Amino acid sequence: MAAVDGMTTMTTTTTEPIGISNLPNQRHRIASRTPANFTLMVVGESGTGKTTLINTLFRTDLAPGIDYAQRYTAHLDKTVEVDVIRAELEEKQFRVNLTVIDTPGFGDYVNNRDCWSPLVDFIDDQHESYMRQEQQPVRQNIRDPRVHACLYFIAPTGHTLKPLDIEVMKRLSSRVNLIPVVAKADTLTPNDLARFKDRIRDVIHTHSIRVFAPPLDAIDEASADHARSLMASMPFSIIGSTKDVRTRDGRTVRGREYVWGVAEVENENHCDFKKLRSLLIRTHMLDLISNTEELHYEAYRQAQMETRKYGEPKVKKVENPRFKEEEEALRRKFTDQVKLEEGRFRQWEQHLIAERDRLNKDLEMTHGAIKQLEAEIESMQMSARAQRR
Ligand SMILES: Nc1nc2c(ncn2[C@@H]2O[C@H](COP(=O)(O)OP(=O)(O)OP(=O)(O)O)[C@@H](O)[C@H]2O)c(=O)[nH]1
Ligand SMILES: [Mg+2]
Repeated sequence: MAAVDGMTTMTTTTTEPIGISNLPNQRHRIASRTPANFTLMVVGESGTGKTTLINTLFRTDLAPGIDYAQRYTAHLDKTVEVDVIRAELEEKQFRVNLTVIDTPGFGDYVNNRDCWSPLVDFIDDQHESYMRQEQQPVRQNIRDPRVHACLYFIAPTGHTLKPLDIEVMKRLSSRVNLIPVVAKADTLTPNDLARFKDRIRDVIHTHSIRVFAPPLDAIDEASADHARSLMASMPFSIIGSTKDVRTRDGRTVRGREYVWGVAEVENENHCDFKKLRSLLIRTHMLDLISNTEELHYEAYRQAQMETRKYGEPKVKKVENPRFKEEEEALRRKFTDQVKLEEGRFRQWEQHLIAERDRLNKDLEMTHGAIKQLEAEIESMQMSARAQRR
C-alpha cells in the first residue's frame, strides 16, 4: 500500500480475481454495438498516386464482397478539389463508417510557398466542427469529422525528402497522425528503396517530425512484435494499381505489369502495402482514433480555449495565401493595363492638340489672306471711285 498525494493506492493479492481482466472483451462488445468513425486523408505532391491508392484500398479486401465500383468509380485524372468518399464496412458484427479524403496534389506551381495552408486549415476545421458540436446542449447525433490518419505521399526520387516535404510534414504532424509512404515503390530498385527509406528516416528524426507510432506496450508479446515490425518498415513503400494482371507463374494479382515481370501490390517482397493496410484497418485503427482524441484534438481544443471565450466562433482567416498572390498578380496586371491605356490616351490627346494648333494656324492664315483680299478689294474700289470722278 502506498500513499500518493493523499490518495491511497492498493494492490490486491487475493486469489479471487475481481474480473478486470475481462475488460478487453467488454471493449469488444461495446465496439461491436456502436460503429466506429474512421477518417483517412491522403496528401502529397501532384501525380504521386494518391487517388490510385484509394482505389487500390477500396478494391482489395478492405470490404470483401461489396461492390464499391457503384459507390465509387475510379477516376484517375488530376484531383482538383477535396474529394470525400464514404463507405460503411461490416465484418463479424464490427461496423466502421469509413471516410476517405482525397486531396489535390500540390507542388505544381513555381512558387509553392504556403501550399500546405489549405490542408492544415482543413484538418483544423474538422477539429473545430467537432468542438462546436461538443459544446451544444444536445449531443446525441454528434458527427465526428476529425481526420484520424493522414498518409503523406513521398515522390520516389531516390534522393531524400525535399524541403517542401519537410515543411508540409512538420505542419501536418502537429495536428494529425502522420503516416509517411514512399509512393510508386515499383519505380525504385530494392537497394535504392532501402537507402531512400534510411535517408527519409534520418531527415524525419533530424527535423523532429512526429510520425504516428503504434504503442509498443501492447497486451501480448505478439502484438508488440507486430508493432515493432511495422515501425521498422516506416515509411511504408507502396504500389498502387486498379488492374488485375497475370504473373509468370500463372497467378492473377493486383499489380503493375512490366516487360520483365509484375510488381505486385500485396507481395511483401515488392512493397509494404499489406503492412500499411494492417496498420490502418486491421491492428491499429483504434490506436489511431484514440491518439487523435487524446493528443491532436486535445491540443487543438486547448489552444482554442486559451485564445477565445467558450462558445465564441473562430475568427475565420479571410484569405488564403495563394489566393492573395493571385489577387496581387491580378492587381498588378490591372495597374499595368491602366498605365498602358493612360499612355495611349495621352498620346492621342497630344496628337489632337497638335492637330488643333495646325488647324488654328491654317485658320489664321486663311483669315490673313481674306483680310488681305478685302484690303485689296477696298483699295481697288477706292481707285475706281477716284477715276470716275
Ligand atoms: N509506376 C507506378 N505508377 C503509379 C502508381 N500509382 C499510381 N501510378 C500512376 O501515376 C499516375 C498518377 O496517379 P494518380 O493516382 O492520379 O495521382 P494523384 O496523386 O491522385 O494525382 P493528383 O490528383 O494530380 O494529385 C497515374 O498514371 C497512375 O497510373 C504506382 O504505384 N506505381
Ligand atoms: Mg488524385
